[in-house]
Amino acid sequence: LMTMLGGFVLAASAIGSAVAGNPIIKERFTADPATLVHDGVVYLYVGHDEAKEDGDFFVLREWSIYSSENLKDWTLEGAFPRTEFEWAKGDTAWAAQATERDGKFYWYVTVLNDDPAPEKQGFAIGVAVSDDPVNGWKDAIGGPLITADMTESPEFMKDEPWDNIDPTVFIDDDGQAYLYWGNTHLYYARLKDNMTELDSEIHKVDINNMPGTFTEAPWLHKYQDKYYLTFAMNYPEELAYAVSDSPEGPWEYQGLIMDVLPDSGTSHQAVLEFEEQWYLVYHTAALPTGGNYRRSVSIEHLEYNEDGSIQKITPTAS
Ligand code: FUB
Repeated sequence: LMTMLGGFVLAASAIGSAVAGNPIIKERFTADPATLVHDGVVYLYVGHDEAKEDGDFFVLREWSIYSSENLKDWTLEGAFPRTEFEWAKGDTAWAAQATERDGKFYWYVTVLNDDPAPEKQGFAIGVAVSDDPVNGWKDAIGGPLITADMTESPEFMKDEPWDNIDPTVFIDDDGQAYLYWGNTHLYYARLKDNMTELDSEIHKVDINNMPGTFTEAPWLHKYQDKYYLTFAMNYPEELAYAVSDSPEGPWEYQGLIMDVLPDSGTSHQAVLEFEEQWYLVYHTAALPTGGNYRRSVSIEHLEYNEDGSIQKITPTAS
């Protein structure tokens, strides 16, 4: 038994063992994970997928916040409703990411804008602020940070622009903050130190030598002085990454992190460093009755090769 057990452990670690039984959240459908480490605790911010089993689109009324100290046991800490953004409408609590700066927390969110001006309609990015990673979140500016008129919607999105979704926020070691976001087009801008105003024009980003189409879900992180941009490519989505020497690019495509998943269409990832290990957090359709609009968050070890490239990940189940 020991030999067999030893053999199993060795084999499992060689392919990147599961961190905990995936999906890690089983009590409800959850999507678009974003993580934040604060005081030794991992906070997991997700959209709460509430579409019915035969639903044909996303129904996300709120974001949920979970916490864990070991990546195995997750506690539901609270919820944050889309209605906090009074200038938005619908069940559109789409992808979001929170960060910490100078003792305050900032949460960048995707919601559908309710502005009567036709040029501002479509998806928009808002920001909430709090003194705490779980409680007390409030709309920070009482209006959107990014609206449709500030970017160039792809032709097929002109009626209902979706290009301003999926914000990722990154604060570099020199204190400069950046916001990347997008669907079909990838954009970025610098943020002021107050984290609630842009500090540059909006730049459109090309990923050099990408063999597919940028879809959505950008996520920025840094590893050994290099900047990594992970994102969803093509549809159904593959997870891919690019690398740069600067958070402002140019970005060179590097390869795939994960192949297309069964049934979920999307797989929106976050990259987490916790206690000197790296993880990929993403969503699948793996829970019973799951699907495109009923997703579930999972987590895997993420390993780098010596040259800094990321090893491709095979999703694990519980
Ligand atoms: O959850 C709604 C949308 O689906 C997100 O904003 C995208 O990233 C995709 O996962």
